[in-house]
Amino acid sequence: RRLDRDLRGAIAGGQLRLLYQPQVDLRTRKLVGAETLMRWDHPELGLISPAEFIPLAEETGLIIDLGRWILEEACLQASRWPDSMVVAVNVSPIQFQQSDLVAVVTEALRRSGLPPNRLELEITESSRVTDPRLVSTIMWSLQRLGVRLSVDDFGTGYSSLIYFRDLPFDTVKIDQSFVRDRTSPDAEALLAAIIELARRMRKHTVAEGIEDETSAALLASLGCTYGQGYHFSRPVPVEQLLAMLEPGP
Ligand code: G
Ligand code: G
Ligand code: MN
Ligand code: NA
Repeated sequence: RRLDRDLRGAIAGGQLRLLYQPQVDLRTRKLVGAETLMRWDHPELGLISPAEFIPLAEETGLIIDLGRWILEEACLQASRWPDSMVVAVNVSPIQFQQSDLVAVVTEALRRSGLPPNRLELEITESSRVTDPRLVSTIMWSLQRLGVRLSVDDFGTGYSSLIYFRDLPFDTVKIDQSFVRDRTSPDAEALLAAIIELARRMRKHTVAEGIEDETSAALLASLGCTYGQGYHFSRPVPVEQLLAMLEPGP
């Protein structure tokens, strides 16, 4: 298929770019890190969303090379950031089907010099996982390396609590749907319960999809540690991310 062939050339051709979406401390509103989000500038088709090409890359196995490139690139960038900042990288479940993920991460850290605790890997609960024991083994190895692990889109998977109990997660990323759609009378109770669960299990919480101050204030009052969303910033090029660190006028 055309897109598949083009995607193979895209890494070498410099058509893939990483954007960074700021994560802030919800109490102080200070920048604490950023999530890496990929963009593909296709020479003829224009900007293609990762929602389109990541599944393609997963089908064809290209996600392995792509995933290695993203990790190397993100660690290199983050190694130039202040020590307090963490970079979060989405990792496809397909990358976990390959037992060399630990070697790939180790190499990305070694080449960049980034301390392991400043890299956070975001893992989505997924039905694509065919070998949960391998995933578990790899996650424990990553944890021993000192890398942070977060469960992405928390609450939307099909076996979240067992997954959550048995795997060494540091952080819970509360899915945007819980943050944005608060029309149901139970929406706030659900948010409060997720945050309390994470707190009692000594895990950080990142609320995603925060689009207004009302949501930011509510989440802060419920004890959510970090926030991410258009209210703070869209995903931006790295220069723009770092400009947010400079004291304002
Ligand atoms: O940035 P945006 O909302 O368009 O991203 C759409 C989807 O693509 C999200 O689910 C996001 O997790 C995923 N995605 C974005 N960048 C990456 C990446 O570098 N690796 C993987 N595996 N998924 C990504
Ligand atoms: O699946 P994952 O959580 O990694 O994907 C994050 C996606 O959510 C990215 O595509 C990002 O562009 C998008 N996103 C981030 N913040 C907001 C927001 O405040 N509102 C909306 N609608 N989307 C957001
Ligand atoms: Mn994510
Ligand atoms: Na998410």
